[in-house]
Amino acid sequence: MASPRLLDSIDLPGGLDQLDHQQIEQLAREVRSEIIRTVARNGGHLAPSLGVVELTIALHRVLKCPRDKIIWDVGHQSYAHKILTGRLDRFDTLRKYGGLSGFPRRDESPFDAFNTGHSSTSISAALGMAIARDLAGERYTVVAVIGDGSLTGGMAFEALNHAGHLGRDLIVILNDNEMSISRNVGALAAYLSRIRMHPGVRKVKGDVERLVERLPAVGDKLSIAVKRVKGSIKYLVVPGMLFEELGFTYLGPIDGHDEALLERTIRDARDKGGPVLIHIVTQKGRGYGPSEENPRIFHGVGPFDVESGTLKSKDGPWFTDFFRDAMVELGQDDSRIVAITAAMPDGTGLSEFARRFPERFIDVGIAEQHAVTLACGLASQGFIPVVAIYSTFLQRAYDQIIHDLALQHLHVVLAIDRAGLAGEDGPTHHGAFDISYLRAVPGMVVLAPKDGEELREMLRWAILSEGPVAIRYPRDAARPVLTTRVGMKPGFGLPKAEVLREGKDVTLVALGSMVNLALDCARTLSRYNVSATVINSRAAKPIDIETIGRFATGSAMVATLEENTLTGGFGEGVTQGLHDAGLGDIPVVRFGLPDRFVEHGPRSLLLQRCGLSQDNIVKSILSQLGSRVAGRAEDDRKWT
Ligand SMILES: Cc1ncc(C[n+]2csc(CCOP(=O)(O)OP(=O)(O)O)c2C)c(N)n1
Repeated sequence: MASPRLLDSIDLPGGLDQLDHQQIEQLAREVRSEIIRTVARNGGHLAPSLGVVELTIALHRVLKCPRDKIIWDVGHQSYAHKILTGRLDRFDTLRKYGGLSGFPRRDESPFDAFNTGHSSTSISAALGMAIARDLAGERYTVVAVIGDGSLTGGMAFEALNHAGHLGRDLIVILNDNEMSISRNVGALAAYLSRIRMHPGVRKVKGDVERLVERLPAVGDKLSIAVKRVKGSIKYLVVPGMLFEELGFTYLGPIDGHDEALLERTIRDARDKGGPVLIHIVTQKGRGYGPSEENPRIFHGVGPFDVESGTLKSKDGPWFTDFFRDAMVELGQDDSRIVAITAAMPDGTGLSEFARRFPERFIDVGIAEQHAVTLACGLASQGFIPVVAIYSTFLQRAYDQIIHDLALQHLHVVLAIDRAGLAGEDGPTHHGAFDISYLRAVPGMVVLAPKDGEELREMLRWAILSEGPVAIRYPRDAARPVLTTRVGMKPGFGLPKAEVLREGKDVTLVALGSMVNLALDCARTLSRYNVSATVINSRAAKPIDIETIGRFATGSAMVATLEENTLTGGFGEGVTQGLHDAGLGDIPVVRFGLPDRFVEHGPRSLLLQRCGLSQDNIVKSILSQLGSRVAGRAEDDRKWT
């Protein structure tokens, strides 16, 4: 009989203290198997989590959480932390509807000190806690764990700058695996790599510092020169000087898989006091062949076969696939097009463009704000930047969109992927707000394609247009809309709404991902002798009220469908537009995301829960129409 797992036999996390070296190694293996098994079934962030198993064990052996606080940056690497802090029995529900979140959540466990999901926030949050601790006169340790990718986000540097200045007790663990989702980029990545390449110099750090300090300084001029020499010698040979200059004690680089060494270093950091940065070097995807070989693919994955590492296939082609192909096509024809990503060349579909036109591809790191303003600089000089960023991460660049882009009416195309519900990643990743936050910006054109082909057309239109244009599309397979249609022609003014079906009772006005659903609803409504017009609005701004109004006038009601929060959304735009056009007496029912944060789970289930399902929409329309259609249904029972 196989011996019971340590995981099941010790009290976690308290029992970690009693383990010896061998048992810790065994525990690390067990935690990894648990993560691999679960992610293979549920999908999730495999490689980041596998890389920090020893670190997580060491942290929980040294710290006494939840009194001590750990803030996991992004939070996608917190699976081992979840397993070791009382959630092993529910770990199989990871990312499932109603199950454990894939990210730290304060409402899930007191061990999750801070909610994360977007990168580069951990040091700010940790510093806030450290200040709170000191104000309250309490004593506990605060640790931020941040990856080298997340350190490329400007906010991390704002926090380092502040923390170094304040000098409070704070530990930052820099988990350096040389990877963001793809290979990390930028001068900082090169700097970290230089430190890693010469670990030996760490040993001489103290000697060099002492030696440099002892260099004689004679006379004023000489003194300045010597100071300069001292500076450059230190920069040459002392690793982590950048962090030291920011006010941190730098410890490292150390092997992030040597649990005993990690423990010692965390204790040293705590004893040292003040702001301390521990630089650990880890292997992303550690302990599972396929993810060690391909950490990029296994950063975040859908279900896969554990034996072979083969990913279970997903439906396609996705909207992202159409965007990928369209970018290559357009990039070939027009050398003014520059593609920009914020550390997500694969996720956004820009990798192929990068391969074909490397000189016109820019990965700025996790720096959405910089990406947008950089694009504005390019646009001001006659290039046509296409900035591809997920809806949720573009929230970071709101001021840049207003101040740098819209105010100067520059011609930049924002390709907004994952607009709408993102599914299993949950509320930090849902793109629920982009229509609301972009509609408010003067001069913005906001488009949403109903299918892949229309995404291509919109991109071409946007590139040949002028001013800021945003195109938002969902994390979904691009089911083609098979119906009579009029294509969008570049250079023919603002996009007009497309009437896909004409009826006299109800006018359904749908945006992007909701057009297919509106057509399905219209077909079902016809079984109840309710004839519906279906309009593909194409734009959330400006909305073609003329076309919508023409059909709305003769119908009993208008229903709007959108995959965005109803607050400030497309439906509000239609309602307001009809009102302004003197058609305010036509009742409008709005279907969209509710005014609350939507949980995690399969996208289709979440849409249904938000009322964006055929059942709910048809039922609501029939009940709104009430007596007008009473008795006309073939099978009323189905909807009651
Ligand atoms: C603001 C923001 N932009 C983009 C992302 C998408 N994203 C998630 S993890 C990640 C890479 C993080 O790299 P790193 O911090 O080095 O952690 P690792 O996965 O390598 O452990 C990116 C770009 C995000 N979570 N937040």
